[in-house]
Amino acid sequence: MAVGRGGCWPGVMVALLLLAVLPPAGAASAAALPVVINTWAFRTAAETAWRVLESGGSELDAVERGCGQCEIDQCDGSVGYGGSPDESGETTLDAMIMDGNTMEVGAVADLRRVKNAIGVARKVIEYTKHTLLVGESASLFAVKMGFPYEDLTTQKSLSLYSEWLNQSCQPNYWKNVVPDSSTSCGPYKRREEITHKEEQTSSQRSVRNHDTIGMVVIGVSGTVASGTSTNGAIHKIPGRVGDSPIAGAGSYADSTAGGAAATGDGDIMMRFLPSYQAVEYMRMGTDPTVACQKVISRIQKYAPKFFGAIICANTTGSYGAACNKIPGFTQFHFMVSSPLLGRPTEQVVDCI
Ligand code: SD4
Repeated sequence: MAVGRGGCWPGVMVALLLLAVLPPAGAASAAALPVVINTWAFRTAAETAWRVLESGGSELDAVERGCGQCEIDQCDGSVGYGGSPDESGETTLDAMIMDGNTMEVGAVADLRRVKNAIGVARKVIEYTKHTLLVGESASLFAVKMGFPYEDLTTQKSLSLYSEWLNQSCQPNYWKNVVPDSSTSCGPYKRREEITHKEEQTSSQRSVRNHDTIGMVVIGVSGTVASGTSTNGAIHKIPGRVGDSPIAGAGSYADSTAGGAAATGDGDIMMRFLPSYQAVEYMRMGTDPTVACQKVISRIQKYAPKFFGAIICANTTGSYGAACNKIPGFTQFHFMVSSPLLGRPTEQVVDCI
């Protein structure tokens, strides 16, 4: 009897174990932990995060170092210093990091003259009881934490700024002002009558001027961490903060469900808390790809031409992504690292 049980159980156990780790039929991804997933084909960021995990670092360390790598590389010009000058020519940064075990969030917005925005965001968790610090005061905090205070302007950001001035400050984010913001530079004054037309064109907010890094890391034990870093929207009105540093919008992590991170037109996307919503769908058992798609379709109902994408991963290591199909943006590229893939691998999804 004992011998028979001993001979039979390992086989049953292996079968049960396999059933537990294999994705359901039709799932877009095979499950395995740990997993690192990040927006866009930002390979060095993915490799850095993966190396941190391999060398025994925590999930939060992986998110911080991975997104931090993009800040150093100035990924696509839309993360880190020297990109997306605002209306006064300055580059300002938004970032957040979230611990899915404790639900703590550290974030900075409109951060000026400090390069390592996600590093400062991590310090908000570690050294304050706050969640979000903004503007020059966030910079003062960063300096207290030992970060260098330096100019974020580069030749590249200066020339983007002067090109924009030369083309009558087009595009910009003003409406209902005089002089007419669709043809002239400011300074603007408010117009008495307000028109409520949402002047959203997919060309103004295109794939080229929005490329946040968003990352979700899920460790072997299912611990989830997430983060983002961006220099936001090019030619933004000074003081504008996007979705990236907002918990539940830019990213969200919950070790009892999963993690998600968004990229795209933050002015629209932050109204829907898409990362929070995706995690809640996954908590209810929705496959990550479907969770991502449901979030995108909800935004589509109100803003059919919005530019945006989202990545989702659950605590079993299943993952997916979705994006809104608009002219010039029909596929979304993202990076995934997991034991099954062997190394950080670029993946692509068709937009819906
Ligand atoms: C923002 N969502 O500030 C950011 C920009 C972005 O892909 O995601 N780019 O609106």
